[in-house]
Amino acid sequence: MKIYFSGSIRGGQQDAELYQEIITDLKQYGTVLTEHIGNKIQDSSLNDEEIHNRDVEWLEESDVVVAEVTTTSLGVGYEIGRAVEMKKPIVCLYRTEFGKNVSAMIRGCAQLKCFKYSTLDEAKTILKKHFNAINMNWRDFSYLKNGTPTQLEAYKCLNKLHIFDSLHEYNPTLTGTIPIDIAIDSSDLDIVCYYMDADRFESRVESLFGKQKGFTIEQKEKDGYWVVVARFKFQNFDIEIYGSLFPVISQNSYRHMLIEDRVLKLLGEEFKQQVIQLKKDGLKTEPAFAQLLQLSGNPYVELLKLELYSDNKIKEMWELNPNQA
Ligand code: 6K6
Repeated sequence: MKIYFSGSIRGGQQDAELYQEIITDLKQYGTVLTEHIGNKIQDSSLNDEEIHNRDVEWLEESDVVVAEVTTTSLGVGYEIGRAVEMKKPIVCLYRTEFGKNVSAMIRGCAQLKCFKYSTLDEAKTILKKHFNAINMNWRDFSYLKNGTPTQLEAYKCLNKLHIFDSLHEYNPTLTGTIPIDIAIDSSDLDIVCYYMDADRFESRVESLFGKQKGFTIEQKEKDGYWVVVARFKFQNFDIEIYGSLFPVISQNSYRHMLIEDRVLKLLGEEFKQQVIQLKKDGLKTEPAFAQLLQLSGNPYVELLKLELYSDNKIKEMWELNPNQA
């Protein structure tokens, strides 16, 4: 992950040491492209135009922008504005102890995540939370605890069933739309697993959940692969446990969720709402993404191809959609 850290230079370098500490902390999450921001000594080997062009290139290249906006700086404001245009995820950190308020153009911009902090430790905690969300460990379903009401309800349901403990040896992983917050009322909880022996997996799932309401289980061929699919109801959820001979990370439903999560983070709230609307209108998730990104062909196959696309290419595809405001 490439991180663009933005902090005041000509706007005033009184926070340079703090920037340095933040940059050091950020390095655990990825490569910080702008390490020099914490440097009090100005590097005069580049002229202003060269500095501008190089920084905008780095901004383009970055996966996330972190800006410390306590000290008012034209350059930082400009970088944030450009990053908003580039649809980058942006975190702004600010302190208010000097009685100065952050510009409404920053605090009021819905695309920015602004956090007030007082101490370096607080800033580190904010960043940790943010980067953990970006570098998601989908195997650990506890992220649902801090999510939307539906995600919290899903967490309680899965916890009560002990699915993840009792199927531990099969690498159970929650996929589908609830983890990425585009669920609608009819969305189910999909748990994908990896088995070595289909019969053994089937009897394990049956012994654990066979008494649940509406329980069914079958072995069948799907898209040329042998799979085991169990379904039942628990609390308000339809649950599907899906086992295959392939490791979870190479299974399509996991790959679809990852690419969908990436696209949602890249394209923001308007895209997300359009996906949800298409799903409410009756489209399945992958066809909804394919329609909005104007992918022709089989949406389940075409969506996987986005794994190889750059962020900019995906943004361009969305910009070409005439339904985009
Ligand atoms: C090197 C080390 C310190 O200063 C330098 C040379 N100047 C700059 N080098 C790199 N980026 C710069 C420089 N001046 C401004 N910027 C960019 O604008 C940085 O990415 C900062 O986030 C932002 C600071 O803007 P001002 O208006 O406060 O200078």
